[in-house]
This record gives sequence, structure tokens and C-alpha cells, in this order.
Amino acid sequence: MATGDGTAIRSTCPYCGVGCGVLLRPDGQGGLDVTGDPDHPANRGRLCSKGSALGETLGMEGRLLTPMIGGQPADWNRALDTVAARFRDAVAEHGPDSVALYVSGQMLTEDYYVANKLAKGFMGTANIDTNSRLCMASTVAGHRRAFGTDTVPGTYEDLDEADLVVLTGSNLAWCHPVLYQRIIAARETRGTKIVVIDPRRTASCEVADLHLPIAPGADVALFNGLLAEVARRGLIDAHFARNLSGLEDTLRAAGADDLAATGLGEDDLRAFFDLWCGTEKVVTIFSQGVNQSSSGTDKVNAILNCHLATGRIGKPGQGPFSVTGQPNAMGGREVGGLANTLTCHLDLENPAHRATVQDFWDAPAMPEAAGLKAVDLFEAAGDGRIQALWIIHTNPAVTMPDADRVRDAIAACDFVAVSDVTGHTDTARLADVLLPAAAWGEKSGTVTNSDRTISRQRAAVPAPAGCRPDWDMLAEVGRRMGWANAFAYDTPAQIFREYAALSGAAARHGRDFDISGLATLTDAQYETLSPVRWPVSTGRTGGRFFGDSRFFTPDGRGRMVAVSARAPAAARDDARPFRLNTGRIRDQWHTMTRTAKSPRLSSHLPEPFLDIHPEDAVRLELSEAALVRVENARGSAILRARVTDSVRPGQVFAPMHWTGETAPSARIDALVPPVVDPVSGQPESKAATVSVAPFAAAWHGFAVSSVAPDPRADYWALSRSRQGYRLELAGAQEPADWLRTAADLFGLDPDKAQHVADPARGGHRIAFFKGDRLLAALFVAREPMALARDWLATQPGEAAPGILAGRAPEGLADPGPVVCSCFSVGVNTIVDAILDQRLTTVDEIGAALQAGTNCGSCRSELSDLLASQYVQAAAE
Ligand SMILES: Nc1nc2c(c(=O)[nH]1)N[C@H]1C(S)=C(S)[C@@H](COP(=O)(O)OP(=O)(O)OC[C@H]3O[C@@H](n4cnc5c(=O)[nH]c(N)nc54)[C@H](O)[C@@H]3O)O[C@H]1N2
Ligand SMILES: Nc1nc2c(c(=O)[nH]1)N[C@H]1C(S)=C(S)[C@@H](COP(=O)(O)OP(=O)(O)OC[C@H]3O[C@@H](n4cnc5c(=O)[nH]c(N)nc54)[C@H](O)[C@@H]3O)O[C@H]1N2
Ligand code: SF4
Ligand SMILES: [Mo]
Repeated sequence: MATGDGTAIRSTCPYCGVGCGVLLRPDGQGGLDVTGDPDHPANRGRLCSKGSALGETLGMEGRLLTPMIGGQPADWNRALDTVAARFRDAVAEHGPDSVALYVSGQMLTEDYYVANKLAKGFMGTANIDTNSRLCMASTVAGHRRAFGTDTVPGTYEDLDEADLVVLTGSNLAWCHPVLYQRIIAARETRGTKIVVIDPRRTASCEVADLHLPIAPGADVALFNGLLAEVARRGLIDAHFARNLSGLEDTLRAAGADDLAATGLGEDDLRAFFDLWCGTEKVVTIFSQGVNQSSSGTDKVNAILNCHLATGRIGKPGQGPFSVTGQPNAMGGREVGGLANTLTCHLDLENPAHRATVQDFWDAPAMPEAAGLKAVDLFEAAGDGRIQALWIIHTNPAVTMPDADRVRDAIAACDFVAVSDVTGHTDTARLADVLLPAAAWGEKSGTVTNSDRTISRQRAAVPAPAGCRPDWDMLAEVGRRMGWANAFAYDTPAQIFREYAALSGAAARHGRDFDISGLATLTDAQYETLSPVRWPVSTGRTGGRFFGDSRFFTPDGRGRMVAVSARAPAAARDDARPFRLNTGRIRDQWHTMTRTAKSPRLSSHLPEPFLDIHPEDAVRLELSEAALVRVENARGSAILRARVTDSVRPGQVFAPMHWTGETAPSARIDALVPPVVDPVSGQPESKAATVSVAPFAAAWHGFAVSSVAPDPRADYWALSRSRQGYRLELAGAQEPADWLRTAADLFGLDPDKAQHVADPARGGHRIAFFKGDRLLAALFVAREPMALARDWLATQPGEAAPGILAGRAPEGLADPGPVVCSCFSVGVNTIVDAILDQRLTTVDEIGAALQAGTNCGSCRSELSDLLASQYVQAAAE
């Protein structure tokens, strides 16, 4: 839909589950200008650093533009026929459970609906699972246990209206930045208190009134302790509790748990209990620190128990709030995209529910039991039980636990099709058939965000000739497998109408998900559909659930679930003394296939790292900026150590983003064991155990280049810069000939290079020029080097006579790593301004440098800089 001025198209950001509205304006060069949509209820015009940089990620570089079969370009007909034939043959020879789909919470609802209909209704297998298994499965299971359905009770307005917001297992400041900004705004107007429960001190702690550095995995113990305290203080809502089952048992179990497991001090616990018990309007936000755990479902129920017992649910400013990660994680749950769910929040195991769906689809076959969940699914792909696998919109060779084994399993599987926008992923490189997908900005459909708001994604530029939307490929394969009528879709609007109509039929079973009010949208109405919160039926639109204490369980009562704390599955011991926590950084999205294209986003944290406590660093004798080897029985990684007291002694943290394409030694899921929660099947991605030791590097290198380098070294990490690429390198053995090595690295002529060597210190500085313009430069030393990296990264393409000095010429400062991505303001620039202009607040920094004045994602880092000892000391 175009906006009032007729030039912008309204759409939704393709990253996180906040679901911010964006305005897209073609920039006249094939790209798009992307700004926040002031009219979207999720963001009211705001965007975070990732949303603001969308325009930089849409170029054709790296795009997959034609189908490939066995590594050779092929036409669409052959590619789709091949997929259909391989699936048909496998089903015919080995039965429906010999095939599987592995899909994604980033697919549009229309894509997801068709995938699920194809697998469950027509191929006849429930072997369709999604990366939401790694993300939301524990919440889904917890909601279903407590409410009878997977229902998010509240809305974003609750965040504006709460007096206390508890973030547990959520780094909202970096992962849902626009929601975080909403809470900060509420804090400014109504004084909302913020509590963060996280083993690490994260950016979200910056403005928190209280940070509880909980022992990894101990959320059940903490919320059980809270529930016992609620009971002790007489805060059980007796009226509400009449409609709850299991209260007594749950209170007993809660009372029996030991708060010592939380590792928290008396004062912290008391402060938290006082705040929670003393504040009626409390929202408890939870995310992956809760879900990605071998007790994830119990953690979810421990949180829900506290809200149910106090009746603080489904009322303005009150409720448990699971924030969804991916843009359509919620939509995927609605269509029943998991191996153990059925569409429209119906139950796969319920015969009446199945019959409704089967009749509606006129489906030949419906599985009666859950299919293989992600971890089991890839195991089956590796051992021959799955003969044909289709992976869509996800990169499991990187993001699944035990990732090296998953990579082997994909390689071993008889037939693997992969649909992606690029062929350069660890997963796509293993595909037998590669299907080029139309990307965000080129395709249309709907997504549902964390608060049940359905928004349109709209095409603003045409897809490249060789690319097709995911729903279209799925429907093509459905038709080619013999189900011409069931998959006769020409537009996403048709699919959406069918789905909305099915939700009406499903609602007859007394379920929550009903969007039948949208079943008769015309194409034109679908085109102009404004964001709308479900349910959308004749009975009601939007709103909250459960404030009236009516639930979707068979007896209509909410269920308190008795839970007891369990430690993470992997135990620490002398061989693996560190607990490895993993997660996200502010400016990268998962496996970086899109965000890493943006130089701005790439310069925030350009290298994979391991956060480790100073005491541990001393014990391990880690030197400044050392590389470390992190290891366990599953795998091994080499990462840059960052010594910081944001993690506790004995705990380390590494980001999940780096891959075979960007830093092959930093595939962190190679170290995550495939241990899952027994109820949800969600892997424990945050509590592996590992050893950490210095990596004995004989040399360290740093390179900048305008041509794509081809690194071969024990350690390397590649990122984009405005002028091309920057690269960190290290190796255990020094090559014999550095000039040759540099020439091979860049694919350039060694005769055209300048080479300065310092044999005593193992130093080499090698630069390649074309005319007087720098093409590439490599700096090598025995120790990690202090170079003006961010300035050097600006030099390729420039006349750079003094480049080999490795530092910016007099008068030209090195800006340092980018802190504010929106205005590209580096840390050195900020520190200089703080000192020179005696700035004391984040707003003053904004006034001086613009930093932090657009999306606000960096404000917590700015206040960190203001408080940093270095700046304090220099100012004195
Ligand atoms: N920048 C950025 N934003 C994103 C994404 C991205 O890739 N990049 N991905 C999106 C997706 S799909 C998701 S699912 C969300 C995830 O959003 P979050 O869940 O907020 O992100 P994570 O960094 O995975 O983990 C959150 C925190 O859990 C903490 N934690 C670890 N163990 C425990 C524990 O036992 N208890 C508690 N209480 N906390 C623990 C970690 O230290 C970490 O700070 O982010 C979404 N937003
Ligand atoms: N250790 C550890 N592991 C984790 C996590 C963690 O916290 N720690 N978090 C887990 C969580 S919560 C999640 S959600 C997963 C995410 O993990 P993944 O989903 O595997 O990661 P992405 O990089 O988002 O993969 C999306 C893929 O889709 C491609 N793509 C982009 N647009 C399109 C399109 O329009 N169509 C198609 N067909 N493809 C497209 C991208 O190029 C990319 O290859 O990782 C999980 N793994
Ligand atoms: S918070 Fe950022 S990443 Fe998430 S939807 Fe909004 S702009 Fe996109
Ligand atoms: Mo996620």
C-alpha cells in the first residue's frame, strides 16, 4: 500500500519479532530507502540500527539468481521437477515419514501455511519442523500447558502501562531495541522500574534498577521462590484462583525448591521480591535465556504460575510476555509449523481437530502423531531414515546444536533441497538442489509480531528474473506431486483467504486463533490491509486474553504447573570448567547473510569473541586481545578473548553469528551439545561446558582490501567495510614466504607489492597498489597488533602513501569501532568529544555528535563510555 504522499510503500522489517512498520521508497538505483512508519502501532516511526541499515543490505552481491542442480545452473522446470520426483519417490518407496521439511520463523505466513499443508495434509508426514524449535518451542509448550493454547495474553501497550518490567533471559536492548525504547519512554513518563535477570551484565542492564546475575539455568528456582513469597504475603488472588487448577501442588513444589540454586544474595532476592510483590502492574518479559534450556518449559511455567496466582494477566500493564525472535515466529506458531502442532492452534493428536483440517483441505492423508523435532530430524537425515529433505529460509548447518554433526548429516542425506536468497551459506553449499528465493522487499505476504499484530510485507521492487517467492516454489512442488487443485495458488492473497477461512472452522473447537473476519478480503483489501491484532472475527477483534480467567483447557480453567528446578544438563568438571553462554550482538542478524553486507553494521563488532572474566584471564595468562581455543567433546572454536567483568568467573559468552563464510573457526554451535528440554524438544543453546586455553599463535595478521580476499589460516574473520573488506588472521605456523602469502590472499601480483619486513619481531607490512591507489594491505606481527584498524579500513581505493605505518597521519584521527551505526560515530570520536567538551550525559553526546539521537540502540553503550574508568581518569 502506498502512503498518502504516493511515493512510499508500507511494509514490515524482516528482522526481529517487534515487527516494526517501515516505509520503502525506491532510491532510483534499484535499491530502497527505508524509514520507520510513523503509523505502525509497533514502532510509531522508530527503527533500530538493523532496521535503519536495511537499505545497505539489499544489493545483488552474493544473491542466488538461478536454480542449481548438483552445483550446475538449471532451469526452474527441471529443478522443481527434481524436488517433486525425489519427494514422491521417497514417499512411494519408504513411506511418508522418509521425507521432511525444515522451515523457518522468517517465512511469511502464506509460505508457512503452504509448507505445512503440503507436508501434513498431502505428503502425509508430520516431519515438518522449524527453527522455532530452537527459539520458541519451550514457550509454546509452556503456554499450552497453562492455557490450553499457545496464546500470548498481552499487548505492547502493556509495556507502556506497566510500573515494573522484569526482563528474564532477554537482552531486549539489543534484540528487541524498539520495545526497549518503548520501556525507556515509559520509564521517563511514569517511572517504570526495570529488573534484569541474566547471568551476564548486558546492555539491557544499563538503566535497570536491579540486575540479578542469576546462576545459569536457575530461573525455575527463582520464580518458585517468588511464588512461595507471593503466597506467604497473602497475594494469591482468591477470586482469580477459583478458575485455576493445580494451585496447591504448585505452591508445595515451589515452597520445596531451594533459592540457593540461584546463586543470588539475600539483598538482591529481597529487593526483587519486594518490587514484584509490591507492584500490581508488572510485565515479565522472557526470551532465550528461558526458552533455550533443558528446563525451558518449566521455566516458562514457573513464570506463568506467578502471574496466574496473582491474577496479573491479560490486564492493562500486567502479564507474562514472551517476546518472539523472528519476524514471523508467531505466524509460524499460528499455522502449526512445528512437528507437534496443527494449524490454527489445533492439536495434532486430537482426532476431531484433525478431521476439521483434513475435511477443509480435502487432504488425502493426515499424520496422527507428532513428527521428528529438529534435533531428531537431522539425526534421521544423517542415518538414512530421512531420504529427502527440503530446508527453507534457515541455515541449520550453523545454528543447530552439534552443528558439525548436523553439517555432516545434511551432507550425508540422500537428497537435500535448499531455498535461500544466497548460495553462500554453510547449508546451501551442501544442497543437491538450490532454489533462489525472492528476498524481502521483492515479495508480499503477512507476518505476525510478538503481540499478535498481523502486518503486511509488501514488494517494493521486482524480484530478479530467476527468483521466486517461497510460497510459489512450495505450491509448484505440490502441483508437480499430483495435487493440482489443492495448490492452485497464484497470489498470496488467495492463500491468506483460505487460511483465514480455515481459522473460522477451527474456532468451532473453542480455540483462540480466529481470523475468519479476514476470509473475505478482496485482493484490493488484502493489498491495503492495515496492521490488525488477532483475533479478527465477528465476535471480537484484538484485545487481551485471560483477564476474565477463562482459558482454553478442557475444563476452562488455567493450569498452575508444579515445577522443580534442575541444573543445566552439561556438568562442569576439571576438563571443562567453563559454562558457555551464547547469544546475539546488537548489529548482526543470526548467520549474517544480510546484515554482514552493511559496512555500518559490520563495524560495531567486526570479529567473533569470547567474553571472559578478568580473574579467569589472569589464571589462564591471557595477554591483551589474545586468541583463545574453546573446546569440548563436540567441537572446538578459536575466538578473540574480551576480558570483561560483565560475565561471572567460570562463565564465558560467545556470539552465535559467525559461520564458515565469515569465520570458520568460530561456528559456536559446534560446541553446543544436542541436549533438549524433555517437554518442548528445544535445545539447551546457552549452557554447554567447555575448556578455554590460549591459542598459541605464531603470528597475527590484519588486512584491508578492495578485492574479496581468500583467507587460509587457523583463524580468520572477514567483515565488510565501506571500501571493501577487513580481515583478522592468525596461525600456529608462520608461512615461509609472506609476500607470496599476501599475493595469494588477495589474488594480486607479488611484483606490484611494497614489502617492509622487521625480521627481529616477525613483522611484515605488505601493500598492493594500482597506480597510486591502494588495493590491499596486510600487516603481520608475532603479537596482536595495535593498529588504527578503522582508519585503515577506509584506505583501499585511496592514495595511501603512508599506509605501511599502520596509523592515521597526524591530524586525521582513527574513529575507532562504530558505536552509533546510524551516524557512523566511532568510539574514539566519542571519547575525544567527552573529554574535550566535558560532556556528562548521553543527550549531550547526542547534541555534540548526533550519536544516539536516531534509533537509540547505542545509548546504553554511550552511557557505558561516560562511566568508563578510562574516561573518568582522563577527565580528572
Ligand atoms: N541484534 C539481533 N536481534 C535479534 C536477533 C539477532 O540475531 N540479532 N535475533 C532475534 C531472535 S530469532 C531471537 S529468538 C531474539 C532473542 O533475543 P534474546 O533472548 O534477548 O537474546 P539472546 O542473546 O539469545 O539471549 C538473551 C539472554 O539470555 C541470557 N541467559 C543465558 N542463560 C540464561 C539463564 O539461564 N537465565 C536467564 N535468565 N538468562 C540467561 C544471556 O546471557 C542473554 O543475555 O532476538 C531477536 N533479535
Ligand atoms: N548457540 C546458539 N544457537 C542458536 C541460538 C542461540 O541463541 N545460540 N538461537 C537460535 C534461534 S532463537 C534461532 S531463531 C536460530 C536462527 O537460525 P537460522 O534461521 O538458521 O539463521 P538465519 O541466519 O536467520 O538463516 C536464515 C536463512 O534464510 C535466508 N533467507 C533470507 N531471506 C530469505 C527468503 O526470503 N527466502 C528464503 N528461502 N531464504 C531467505 C538467509 O540468507 C539465511 O541463510 O538460531 C538458533 N541457534
Ligand atoms: S526492533 Fe529493529 S530489527 Fe526489530 S523489527 Fe524493529 S527495526 Fe526491525
Ligand atoms: Mo529465534
